[in-house]
Amino acid sequence: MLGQSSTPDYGAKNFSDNAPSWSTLQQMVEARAHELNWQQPDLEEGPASPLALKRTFGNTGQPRVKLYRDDAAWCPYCQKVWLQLEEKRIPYVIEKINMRCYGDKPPEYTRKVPSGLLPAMELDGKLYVESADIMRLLEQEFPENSPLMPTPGSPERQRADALMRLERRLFSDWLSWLCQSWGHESNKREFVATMDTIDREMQAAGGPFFLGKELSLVDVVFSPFLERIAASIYYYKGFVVRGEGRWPGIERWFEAMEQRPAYLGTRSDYFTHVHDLPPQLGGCQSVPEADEAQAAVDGEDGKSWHLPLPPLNATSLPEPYIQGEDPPLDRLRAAMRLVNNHKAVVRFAARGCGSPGRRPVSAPLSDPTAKPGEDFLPDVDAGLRHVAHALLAGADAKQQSALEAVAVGEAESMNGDAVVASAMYIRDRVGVPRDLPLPAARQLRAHLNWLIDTIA
Ligand SMILES: N[C@@H](CCC(=O)N[C@@H](CS)C(=O)NCC(=O)O)C(=O)O
Repeated sequence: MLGQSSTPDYGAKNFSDNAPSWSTLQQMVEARAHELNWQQPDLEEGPASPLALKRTFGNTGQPRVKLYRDDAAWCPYCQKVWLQLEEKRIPYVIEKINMRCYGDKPPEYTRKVPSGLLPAMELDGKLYVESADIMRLLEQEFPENSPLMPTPGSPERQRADALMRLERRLFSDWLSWLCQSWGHESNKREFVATMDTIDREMQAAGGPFFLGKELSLVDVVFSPFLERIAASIYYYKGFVVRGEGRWPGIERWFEAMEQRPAYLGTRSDYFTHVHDLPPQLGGCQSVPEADEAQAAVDGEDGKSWHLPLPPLNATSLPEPYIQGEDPPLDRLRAAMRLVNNHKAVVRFAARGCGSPGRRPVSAPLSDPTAKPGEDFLPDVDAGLRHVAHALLAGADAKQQSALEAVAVGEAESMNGDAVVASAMYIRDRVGVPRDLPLPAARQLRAHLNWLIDTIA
């Protein structure tokens, strides 16, 4: 399902452009936001958001810190620093830089950081790289902002340092199992033994965090990798890390992390991770036992990305999510993203009926050199207006009303095949958290599928 679709034979299926205009949809968004009493969060002072470019936490003056992080929010090392800044509420500005698998880096960045690696940080104008060094420096320079490491020399500090080493062991055991094409059983045993140790450590401290009741830098350092482990080991090995009670200490830790707005703002979803890891790692190895998990995570099981969506909660598969969902609000958030950015979104989606990139990049979710199908832009525009309308008015209501239906009617007939290809293209590229949080992303994917199924 991923990757550039082959050029279809357009013209077979048609549908009507009888969806409301973007300006009417904008009014519907405002009315719905009012009805649901929803206000745009404050990007500078409110909860962490991948859209923010400056975080003040209510402080005045120019922030001392500038964070360079990847613009797709894929990089685990960036996520650690991002989360630390958020948890400590250190004011900072953000510059987003693409990862190499998205194409060449801006020369201004490689002049500053010749390796091109992310993250990087400027503190009072001086550049630092290497996430571990950056995190250490932030603890030193901002001791008054809720210290996240125990005092040097204390027994707690020794334990924290030992846990940091355990994190690197987990990282290595995870990568061996995920990426090697040999030693499936022995790699699995090593990985499970390390996870057992981590679970015991979490329980020993009383939880829910590694050092006990309070979050520390150990949790911040583990979180990007435990998050990626839960997604990738399920998808590539069919092995359920979360939601089955195998590791109660780790489960409780995930639940505690998912109560924290700072973590929720940086948290991705299984689908995004399982497709962002291979270009970063040079590939992941699937086993046949994972087929069912893969279909569910990719929305190809006919359920997980189709209306009516199954409930999203602490035990739901394929993806447990402790925060659960608020479907009316999630649909509004998805509609809002679509309506507010419709010009760019239509052109982006129309790559699905355009031509593949001149120079493909290594991430299938990204082909920045692909060209949109210019001839079909009005058709794609109409299709996405139907999707926004379904998110706002309800797909069922829309389906039942002859006037609002997507089916061919009196209104101008549009090219259905081009729109289906574009809807599939964008459906597979909705990134969490970059574009939307998980519950809203799921709604958008399912409503794009509703359009696809209605036209097809
Ligand atoms: N040891 C470095 C590792 C950083 C790293 O490997 N970053 C990757 C992204 S996860 C990167 O920037 N790769 C180059 C690229 O893909 O653009 C750190 O902890 O900061």
